[in-house]
Amino acid sequence: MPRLVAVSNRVADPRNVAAGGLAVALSEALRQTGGMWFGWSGKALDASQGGTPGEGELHLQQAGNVTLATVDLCREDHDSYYLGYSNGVLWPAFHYRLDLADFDSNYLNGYRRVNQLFARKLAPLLEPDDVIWIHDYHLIPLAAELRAIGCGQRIGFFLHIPLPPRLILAAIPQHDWLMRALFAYDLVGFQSHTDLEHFSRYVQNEAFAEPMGEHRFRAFHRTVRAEAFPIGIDVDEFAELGRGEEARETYEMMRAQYASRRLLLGIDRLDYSKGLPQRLKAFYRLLAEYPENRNSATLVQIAAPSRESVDAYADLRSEMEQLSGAINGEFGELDWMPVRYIHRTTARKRLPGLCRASSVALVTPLRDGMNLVAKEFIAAQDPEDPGVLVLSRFAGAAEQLKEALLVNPYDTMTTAQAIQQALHMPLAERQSRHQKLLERIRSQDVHWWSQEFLRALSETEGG
Ligand code: GDG
Repeated sequence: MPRLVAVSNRVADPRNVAAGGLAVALSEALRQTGGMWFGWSGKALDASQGGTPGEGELHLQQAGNVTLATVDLCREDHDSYYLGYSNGVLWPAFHYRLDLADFDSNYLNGYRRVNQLFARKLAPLLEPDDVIWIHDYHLIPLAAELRAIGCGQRIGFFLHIPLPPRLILAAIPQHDWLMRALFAYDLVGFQSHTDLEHFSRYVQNEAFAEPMGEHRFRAFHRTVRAEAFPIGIDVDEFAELGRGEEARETYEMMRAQYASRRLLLGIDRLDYSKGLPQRLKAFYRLLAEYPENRNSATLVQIAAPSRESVDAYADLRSEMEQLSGAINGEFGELDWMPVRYIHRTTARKRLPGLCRASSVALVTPLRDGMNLVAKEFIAAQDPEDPGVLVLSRFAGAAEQLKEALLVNPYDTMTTAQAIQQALHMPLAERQSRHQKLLERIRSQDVHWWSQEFLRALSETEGG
């Protein structure tokens, strides 16, 4: 079997299983063939520390049969590549938020510089038979940069976030350059069929790509295969975590504290794509329209801090503080607060306990590539007495998780009605929905995802 080289912005130590999800799946795939994981070292050096644009030291470290290869960046490159172009342009635009995108041309320069730097550092480490798997929006042009310096290996790309419809993509000033860069890959993977359809429409209408049978398109003198590979979770790992001491302790504590009340749960990075203000407004309407939930339904919302130096995130933080304060002020009692809003990261080991203690999960992003929390909630439930998943139809996960209660998160009234339905769903219906959802996340788990992608990549004819 050829060696696998995984490339992503951040690199994890494959021996550290606590890393969870994607890291576990990639580590397993890497360990099977022996391999290399290449990416940013996590260091952004100021000029005084020797940081220079377009340059960065390479570090090699052995972790079992996997080599970790990481590159330092200078502060200026990091800020324009990571905070600027990746998270100030591509993240908002790909989540349909053109209003939040900041099309500053300096960002693009930094994004190109870092992708070129990564290509220059990675190319000498490659062997002719390597299979290269590049991840996510930070690294879209990396294959084109590698090809430009002579790399002919098989290269695949997986986009973890959504691909927007053609006219939204076309609003990004460099859309043609970005989409042309995808044709340097042999295989491009998306989270959902919706994303794949957006790709197909874009390349046929804007780049006049020729469809070459199922899943293949020809443009810019290259043929690319494009397919949907919905990412999953490691169901057994999450269930195992749920049997651990921290998870059981968390479960007992929440059940004891809320013995006579109902728990609703949200776990997200504090990100504007996750629909958190709309979720709080839907919860407000639940309490306003269905008064029997007062002094009972309690929303625990964990909002892990994320990308705090990007302006849009600071605005969201104040909006959430204001909304949760207003709901607590209006409906709170001496012995009950309707919203428990926690703007901190919670230990991963506690999450399965929290999920199992909750009657309802609110996973209501405005747009999301997949959303792994939806799958983690299902994996953590007691099949005899499972909680109910309220899921946004705009999460990639909605294509697979049809037995969840699907909602339009912009419509706070019908979302409130779905929460009410979830809180009153009969046991038999909860069990039958949960059983189907569990089967789905088991059959299409994270191992299936990486195997399917790598199988498709190995079958793909290059060029
Ligand atoms: C991107 C795409 C796609 C959350 N809060 C805490 C915490 N988490 C964990 C969750 C889950 C992960 O982080 C979040 O994954 P999501 O899929 O929900 O969302 P993104 O971070 O936006 O991920 C997304 C994913 O990539 C994979 O392709 O599904 O669409 O946007 O595992 O449990 N973990 C801990 N404390 C927290 O407070 N420990």
